[in-house]
Amino acid sequence: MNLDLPQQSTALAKQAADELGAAQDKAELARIKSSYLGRNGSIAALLRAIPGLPSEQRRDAGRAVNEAKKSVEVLFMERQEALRGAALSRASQVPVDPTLPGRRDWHGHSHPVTQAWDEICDIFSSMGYSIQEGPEVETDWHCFEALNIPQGHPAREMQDTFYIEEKVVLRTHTSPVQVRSMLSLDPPMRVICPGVVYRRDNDLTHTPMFHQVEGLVVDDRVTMADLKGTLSEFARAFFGPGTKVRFRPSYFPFTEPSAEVDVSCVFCKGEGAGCRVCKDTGWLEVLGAGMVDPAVFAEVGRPEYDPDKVQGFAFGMGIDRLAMLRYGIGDLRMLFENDVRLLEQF
Ligand code: 2NL
Repeated sequence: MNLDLPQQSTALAKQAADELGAAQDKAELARIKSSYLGRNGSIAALLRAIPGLPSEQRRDAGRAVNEAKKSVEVLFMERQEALRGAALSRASQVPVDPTLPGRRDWHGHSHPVTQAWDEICDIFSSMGYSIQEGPEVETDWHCFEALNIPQGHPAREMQDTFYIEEKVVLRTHTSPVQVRSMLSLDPPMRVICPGVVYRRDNDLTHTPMFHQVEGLVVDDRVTMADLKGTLSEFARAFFGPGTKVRFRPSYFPFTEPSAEVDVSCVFCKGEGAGCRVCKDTGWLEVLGAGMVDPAVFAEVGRPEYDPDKVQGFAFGMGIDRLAMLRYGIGDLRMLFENDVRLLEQF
């Protein structure tokens, strides 16, 4: 080393200023910084030389090296700021293409069961039905007795019904809402009653809570032909205009005669052979229905519903099953697991 420490310090600070000024990115800046200010950098080397100087030179040498160190630190910060500012202004100059499509917001939607519920209600509303809802906790009378299901009838056995008290139950169907409608509305009346119902059942095809829609029409002259026309119209509105409908004789305690209603399979279009969904039959059972049993009108007990003066038809269907058929969902439990990977598809 030929130069003295103050001169070396000044030269080093100038060299650092040139290098920092030429640096084009953060990585380069960091490398230069550590080559001067790092533990093995050139400033540290100068500091280490101080103790070896003659004592009268140490004070000036120390001051000179420290000044050089400060000046490199300041230059580093300034260059860092300058590079950051340049990057920001480059980003703000990226041209905007106004013809690009906008980004869509993510938004939720109603559950497939709710969609089916709404659609069923819409179809019957358009036929002049009013929508009625009622309590989920019901009396034994509204849920069973009024519907011609007497004590001891298999439909109210302990294994099917959740009991709250001896005469208070979780409704096992939405029929009590129609009973309440007959108590509050005069004929002619047309009501549709969607709701949650409960049964002590839990396996591959049953959940303890599920959804039903029932309908009731009462007038002084209502026939099985009205029932057939109404339900055929509904099936075609819900499943599509090409849907075929058939009625098979059946039994319910609250209707006579009673029928089960099938629609042509929505998957194989009624082909049948080889179809897993309709088990080769070409038909899917989707509804139960019938003419209101006069015993139900008698139990309601209002003169407006005198069984000798009025007639009615009623029907019921499971919303969950209709949603599964409509949207091609193969497993009932998927409807109630609320897995967003399923829900996002509708
Ligand atoms: C089914 C069958 C049905 C009814 C429900 C009803 C209600 C009153 C009077 C007479 Cl107040 N009937 N409801 C009638 C026939 C069938 O449901 O398979 N439901 C899922």
